[in-house]
Amino acid sequence: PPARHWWHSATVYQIYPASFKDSNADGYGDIQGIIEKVDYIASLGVDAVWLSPCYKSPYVDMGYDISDYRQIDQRFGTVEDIERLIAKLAKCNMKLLMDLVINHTSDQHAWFQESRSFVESPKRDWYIWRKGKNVSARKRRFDGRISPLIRLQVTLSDGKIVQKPPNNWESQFKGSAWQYDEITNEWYLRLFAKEQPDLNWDNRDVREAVYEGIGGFRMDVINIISKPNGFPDAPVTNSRSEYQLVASLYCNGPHIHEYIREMRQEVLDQYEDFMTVGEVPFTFDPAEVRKYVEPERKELCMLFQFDLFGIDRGSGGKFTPSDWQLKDLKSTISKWQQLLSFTSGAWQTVFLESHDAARSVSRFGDRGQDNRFRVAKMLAMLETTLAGTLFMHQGQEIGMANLAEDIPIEEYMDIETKGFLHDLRQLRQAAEPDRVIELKEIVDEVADQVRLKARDHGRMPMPWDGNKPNAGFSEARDGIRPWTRVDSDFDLCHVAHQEKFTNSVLKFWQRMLAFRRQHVETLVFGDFEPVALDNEPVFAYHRTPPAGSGDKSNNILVVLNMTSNSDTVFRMPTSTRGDVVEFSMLECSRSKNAHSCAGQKYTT
Ligand code: TEU
Repeated sequence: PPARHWWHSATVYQIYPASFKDSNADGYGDIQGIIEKVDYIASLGVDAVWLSPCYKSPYVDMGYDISDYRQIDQRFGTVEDIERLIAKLAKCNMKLLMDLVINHTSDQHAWFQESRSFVESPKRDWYIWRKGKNVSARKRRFDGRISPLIRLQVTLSDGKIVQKPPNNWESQFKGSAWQYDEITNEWYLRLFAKEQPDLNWDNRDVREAVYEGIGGFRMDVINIISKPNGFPDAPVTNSRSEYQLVASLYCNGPHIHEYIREMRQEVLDQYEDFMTVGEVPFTFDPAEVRKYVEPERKELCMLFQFDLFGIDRGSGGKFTPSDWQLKDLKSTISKWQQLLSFTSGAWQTVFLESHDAARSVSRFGDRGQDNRFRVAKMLAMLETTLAGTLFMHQGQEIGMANLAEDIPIEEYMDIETKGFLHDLRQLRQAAEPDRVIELKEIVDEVADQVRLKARDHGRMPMPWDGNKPNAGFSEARDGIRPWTRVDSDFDLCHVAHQEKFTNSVLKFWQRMLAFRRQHVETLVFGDFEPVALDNEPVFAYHRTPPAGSGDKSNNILVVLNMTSNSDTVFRMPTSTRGDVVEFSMLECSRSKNAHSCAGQKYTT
């Protein structure tokens, strides 16, 4: 069997620094605030903290646009603060994972400033520069007819030449994935915001420069660093838009595995027991996924792949509806649990939330208050009984839900949400040039999807104490306000309350994480088998220790009621029935509203 490492059985707690705890009343969370909460984090029973970026940044994409990898942004503190945080975490037996954003930098990074300054610049080739496509007069008229506004956005006229971007790729935040730069009359690639130019990983100097600074481990969009040769146009899938979001074209590119292995050999292997988790959007092919994580290939420890995460993503993109069913959720989870496991030699992660998504109780639950905390517990039981390294996102442990439904969409702040609304409005305006399309019209149409899925929901400040101003997140006053709205439901859901209340979601997570540790062979390393998949409202599965484990008899049957109906019946199939040595209802054992339970220690 492959070697075991600390990270296999780890639970990682994600902190979004801006929204965790503000220690100096400036409205932003900071490192010192995290230090103050280390005991709380330790009380959850987690093994590591993943910190979203807190490096120097103009903050166009909340720190995922880095202008200096060697400095901590002053809104968060200093490098010394990070060292203090590491020391404090270590005292509590926890490690720190940093976010590594190396597909792109900020446009304010010195490398890009140099790169953009002139065509012969030694750093020119560090980014991806191309000439625009010239557009003939005839084509121009045609473009003008279909979309006057889009034309303004993508074609530039210096009097004579009108250009279009080098290809038709769409940015993940909408608009063209190429940005025209007047200084040299060329375009640079930027798969996210225009302030996030993509680095050219084909350039050996770029790779050297990146390797020099690495200390950390969650690798942002790592599967897109190797770009396809020739930058071909994407097939047109959305005929209403000039640009096409066909991420599969630039995911898992020609040199991707070579660059990852190189980074591993030249840097990561110098550190003992180094943990890496690569974020790989739009990568669903099991064979492709396995390539990154099979230990003998010496690439990454594990991945964030988004098959389950994207279950509610419609065919027209994230903000279009999908009619997913419980059976899809069950089969997606079962599929990956069986494909990637300790026994199968390739490791995986378990996660339902991050700063890039809405809250799981709202996405997977019924969005009402009645069942909210039960859904949160049911999902906690689901996650803590699956194989893989478990990641939880700040606030998940208290059942934080999406922003209240009455908050106007116009107040949402995230760059992805805003880009989506802006783009939709432009498209609509282009289709109806004779009247002015107001933002409100667009908003009314998509409000439900935005309320359900926007990244804003995962970025709300932590409600530490509902009886304090700003829910205890920040003591900002005298006209200074938290950087983003503190949700209005913090009186229903805050840490101080849940710490006192034995049946709270927080206590439930603590118990489940302890249970997971106690049964680590079975729950973390063990095999997974779904049971009675045809029982629609119930998700039941069998966990058994891996072959060769000394803990052979510790089989666990997990039964989750995925409906709000407490009369749901689950009959154990004869094939799995055994002597139930101990059967514990971990949830509300005295209440007839018991929603989920895990039976343990039965022998078959
Ligand atoms: O996210 C990568 C990514 O693919 C996202 O654009 C994702 O598609 C979107 O958030 C889904 O709603 C990473 C970071 O996690 C994200 O916060 C950054 O904005 C992005 O990279 C650019 O660095």
